[in-house]
Amino acid sequence: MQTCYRTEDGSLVFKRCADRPLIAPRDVPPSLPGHEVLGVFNPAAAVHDGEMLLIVRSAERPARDDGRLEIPVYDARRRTFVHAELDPEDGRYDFSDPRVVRERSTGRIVYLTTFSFLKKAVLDQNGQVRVEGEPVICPDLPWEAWGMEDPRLTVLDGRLLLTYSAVSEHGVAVALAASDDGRHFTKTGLIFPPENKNAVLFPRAIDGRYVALHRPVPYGIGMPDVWLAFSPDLVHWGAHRPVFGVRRGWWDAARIGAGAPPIETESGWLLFYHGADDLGRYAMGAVLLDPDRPWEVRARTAEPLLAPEAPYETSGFFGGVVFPTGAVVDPDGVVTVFYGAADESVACARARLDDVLAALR
Ligand code: MAN
Repeated sequence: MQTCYRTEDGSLVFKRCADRPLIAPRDVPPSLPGHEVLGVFNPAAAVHDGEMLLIVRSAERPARDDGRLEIPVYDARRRTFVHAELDPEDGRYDFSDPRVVRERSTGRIVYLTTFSFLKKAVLDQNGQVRVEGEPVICPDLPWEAWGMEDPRLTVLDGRLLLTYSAVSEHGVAVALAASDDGRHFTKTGLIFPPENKNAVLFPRAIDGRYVALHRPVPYGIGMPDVWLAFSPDLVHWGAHRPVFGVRRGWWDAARIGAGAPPIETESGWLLFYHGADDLGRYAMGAVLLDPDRPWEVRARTAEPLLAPEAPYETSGFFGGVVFPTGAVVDPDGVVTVFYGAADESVACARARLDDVLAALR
């Protein structure tokens, strides 16, 4: 069992907001008639126009009572969903990972088991959440044929910028969309081609250039490291630099990726990130990046700040996952991290910013 950071009085740095998730699949109306929602998770978060706004991933598929698996795929040319129907007994496929269907002969992922839409939710002062049924991001482009996943929100110059994974047979790419009101988003297009995920935008330009962290996946040589890129216009990205990587033998040995967009603190840019170990258990850590040279890591947590321990984190659609995707800091210096729990629900945890920074000393 991993041990998470504690403060000097012995309590955990991050405390869960409640003993149950903030949003569960039953709280979310499906996007299409006859669909069921299997997971609502990996929420982007931002305070905008006085509202605590979340953009959540709603993973859905047609409800079936005959045991068969029906998978929606969006056909952008015909502007409609086509459905693949699979028999879970079909020996050509491997269904052992609940998230994907693999072709047994090649090991390749040939389908996702759900189609994800992005939906708006608002969290009120009393901790009540209202999720809208109508998605804010729907598929309409060929590279969104398998769904839209894992959004991140940054408020930049008063506009909401949303990065998300666009998934299709071409791979997983990073897409960008912008909004002034949190409901109507205009898609800008892809900013990083496959395979790339977990892109977050910094909340302000540095030396006149926009900055993003992103996580390409090399094939052959190299590991999936977190990289940094610059842009003059949020469309063209370059001057890439590797920032930090996986650590063999550690809790973040297998996979890492930026979680919430970086938070500006007096010590530097605070970035919450996810790390998976060799058993596929996802936890949250943090790095502190240099304020002016954000590709330089000043400090990194040795242990996770939050690991799957609550029942809704250890089990669920894909158990053993704490996947941070949003963070907001209130005027009292308390940071709330919003995360996906077990690829099934949205949860949150809070810490004093000072305690997080102390863990990075
Ligand atoms: C990947 C992504 C995420 C997911 C985690 C854990 O990183 O597909 O959407 O939450 O795995 O399953």
